[in-house]
Amino acid sequence: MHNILVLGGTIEATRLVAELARAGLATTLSYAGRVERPKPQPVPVRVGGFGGVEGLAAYLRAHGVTHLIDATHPFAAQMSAHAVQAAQITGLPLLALTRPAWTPVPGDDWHRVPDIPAAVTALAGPARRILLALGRMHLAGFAAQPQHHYVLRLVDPPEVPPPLPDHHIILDRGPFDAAADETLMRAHHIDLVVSKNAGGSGAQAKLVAARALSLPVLMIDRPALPNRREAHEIGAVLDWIRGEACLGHADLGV
Ligand code: 3Y8
Ligand code: NAP
Repeated sequence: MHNILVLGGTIEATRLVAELARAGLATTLSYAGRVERPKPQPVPVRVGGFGGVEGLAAYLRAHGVTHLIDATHPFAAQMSAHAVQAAQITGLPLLALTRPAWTPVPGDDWHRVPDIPAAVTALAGPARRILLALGRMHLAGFAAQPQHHYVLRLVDPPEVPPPLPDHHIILDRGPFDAAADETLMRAHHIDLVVSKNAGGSGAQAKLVAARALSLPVLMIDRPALPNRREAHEIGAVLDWIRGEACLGHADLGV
């Protein structure tokens, strides 16, 4: 019997578990518990951290997991590192379902920075009107550049007011729509968009809107991720699961 654990939190994870459920493959989707109401899913969901690498390895053993799929966000670097280590400890097969980084196209005006602290540094200078579409977890650093007007797009209301004297909060969750993002940028007279290089389709709307409005984008490169087997397509994940069955990792019957 197979028993697949998908580390989720992305639109690709949602699409993958729908396919796994359709294929009748026993699957659990895991969320960190970062938002109040994670999206409902067609498979059992577990919410919350595992308690580090050892906690994840213990979970994998205790639940008889046969395949570990890391479909977390490219910026969820710690979870991805833990998945690699726990797979080594338990000897379980691991595959990462990830999306290629975005690359600029004609009409884009990107200024790339290596990480979030570098993005903060890059905002030195006169006041601007900035769409800070990075979520809630990394807002504090931008207090170093209080001169700007920040439009913050968050999934849930922040527990404490962000440490930014001049900000406007928009509560919304993706996937987002380019036309709606363009309307938002016009309404707020945005003159700079700050974005993580998330890749994929769910967060791309703001880039399309910035291009249409000829706005500059401060693009934050992804953190380094450990070496692991990767796939960009759901079909490749299903092939991998079948292949692992042939290798005797599990009797998949698929
Ligand atoms: C909890 C689970 C699905 C998944 C949808 C994707 C697309 C829409 C776009 C902007 C960018 C941002 C943020 C974003 C997007 C998808 C995907 C994606 C970016 C949910 C979700 C969870 C989270 C966590 C949340 C973070 C935050 C990041 C908002 C569900 C809705 C900015 C990333 O308030 C908080 O603490 C939010 C934290 C991690 C990044 C941050 O640092 O704050 N995602 N987002 C997951 C968990 O608990 O394990 O309910 O769906 C999922 C999605 N958000 O199935 O359709 O696949 O990327 N998520 C970024 O890209 O920069 C918003 O506003 O333009
Ligand atoms: P992270 O910094 O890499 O991980 C920090 C800790 O959170 C992990 O060590 C683990 O705790 C727990 N964790 C993370 N993802 C988990 C999951 N899917 N299931 C169970 N525990 C998880 O992770 P993050 O960047 O905070 O991301 C958290 C979640 O939001 C992930 O599902 C990710 O896919 C999603 N997300 C993140 C971003 C982003 O910009 N970072 C964007 C979109 C979606 P323990 O050590 O206790 O096991």
